[in-house]
Formats: sequence, structure tokens, C-alpha cells
Amino acid sequence: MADNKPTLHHMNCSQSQRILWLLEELNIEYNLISHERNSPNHPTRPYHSPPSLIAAGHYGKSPLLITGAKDGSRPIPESSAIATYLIRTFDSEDKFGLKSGDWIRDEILTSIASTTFNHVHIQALMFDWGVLKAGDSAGNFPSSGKAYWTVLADLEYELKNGPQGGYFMGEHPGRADILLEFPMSMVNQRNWADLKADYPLLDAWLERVYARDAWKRGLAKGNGYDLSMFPKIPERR
Ligand SMILES: N[C@@H](CCC(=O)N[C@@H](CS)C(=O)NCC(=O)O)C(=O)O
Repeated sequence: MADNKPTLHHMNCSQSQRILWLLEELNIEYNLISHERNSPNHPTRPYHSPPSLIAAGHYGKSPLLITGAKDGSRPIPESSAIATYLIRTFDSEDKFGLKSGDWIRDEILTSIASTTFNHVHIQALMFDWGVLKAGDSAGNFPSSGKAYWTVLADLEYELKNGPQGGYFMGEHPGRADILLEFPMSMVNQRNWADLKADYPLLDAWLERVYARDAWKRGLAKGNGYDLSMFPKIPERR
């Protein structure tokens, strides 16, 4: 698709849903190519990228963004790099505050999303799949509870003590809000924590994200966002 619009390679029930959200927030024209995860019964790669996504670019994962022809039709993997490219290229009014806002705060929270949070979230998935058990190399932590989810306490602290307005970056979502949506949706949909009881500000933040028109438009354009689709394997725990 050699036009000047960016093209998003998206896959159902995956973290590229947050990039669809961002594209809708930016109100720009883009091409969307939706891929369907392999079926649970696939002999070697259940739930993984289908051949169409593997063929789309070297990394073979979602999201993958191909920039428009005027930007060289360059493939960009990695959610954080894609979000930064899209905001730097298309946020002419600086609604996301990467130019005039508190970019250091944005950078801290973006880093938490892709390092600390990602680490705990992968561990939690491993617990769900029976690969890790409480007391394993994860450091004797239980797989749930407040001692395990200190990253949620940190984010609750940031919402309490950061700029008020409903989002991590104030009255408008920032890049960090976009990137935190996916791990927070994993926590929520896989019941890894009781957000309402233990992290009420995070719970309200997620509800606020889901109530945004751009989020709803992105969800409608995607091909499903059920993060509980990867089953728990209780018999192996
Ligand atoms: N670090 C990448 C991770 C991309 C990634 O792992 N995406 C998953 C979907 S949530 C995927 O495509 N998995 C398919 C596979 O591993 O075959 C990012 O931040 O975008």
C-alpha cells in the first residue's frame, strides 16, 4: 500500500489495540490490516502470529506500523516506538504534550509500562499457564496480592500525586496513558488484581479510557479484544 498514510498491522486480542486507540485519538487517516491469531489447536504455534503477519515484516508481531510513502514506507515494530513516531509526526497541536508537556514524567511512566510492568505481567501469565509456581525463581512471591503487584501501587501513587485531570499526564491522555492501557487491561481482564477494591484510582482511570470515543472507535475497527482468551491451566499449577 504505497500511499502516504501509515498502515497498521493489527492482530486480534493483542497490544496493538492501544495503537488503534492512538490512531483514532490523532484523528488521522490510516490503513488497517487485521490479522487473526492462530487457533488454539494449531499444531506448533497456538495463539501466535498467523503466516500473514509473519510475512508482513521481520519481527512478525503486532503491532507493526509501516510509515506512509513520504516517510519512506519504513516498518516500525515496538509499541513504544510506534507511539512516539505517530505523536511526533501527527500531533500538530501537541495534545499529547511531548513537546510542551512534562516529557520526563511521560518518559518515566512509559518506561514503567514497557519494563517493570511488562516483567510482572509476563510472570503473571507464566503463573496462569502453570510454567511458574509460587516460590519459584520469581522470588518467593505469591502470584497475586499486593506484595506481588507493587507496580500497581506505584501507578496508583502516580495518579494520586501527579497532575490532576483524569489521566496520568493530566486532562488529556499522554503517550504513557496509551502504553499503560494494555498491561492494565491484562490485569483487569485476567483478574490479576481487584482494581476496584485495592487500586480505585487505576480502576477509574481504566473506565475513563474505555469511555473515550477514540477508544470505542478503535475497538469497533479491530477484530476482538478478549485478553482472557489465553486459558489458565489449573491442572499444571
Ligand atoms: N515488544 C513488542 C511486543 C509485541 C508482541 O509481542 N506482540 C504480541 C501480541 S500482544 C504478538 O504479536 N505475539 C505473536 C507471537 O508472538 O507470535 C511491543 O511492545 O509491541
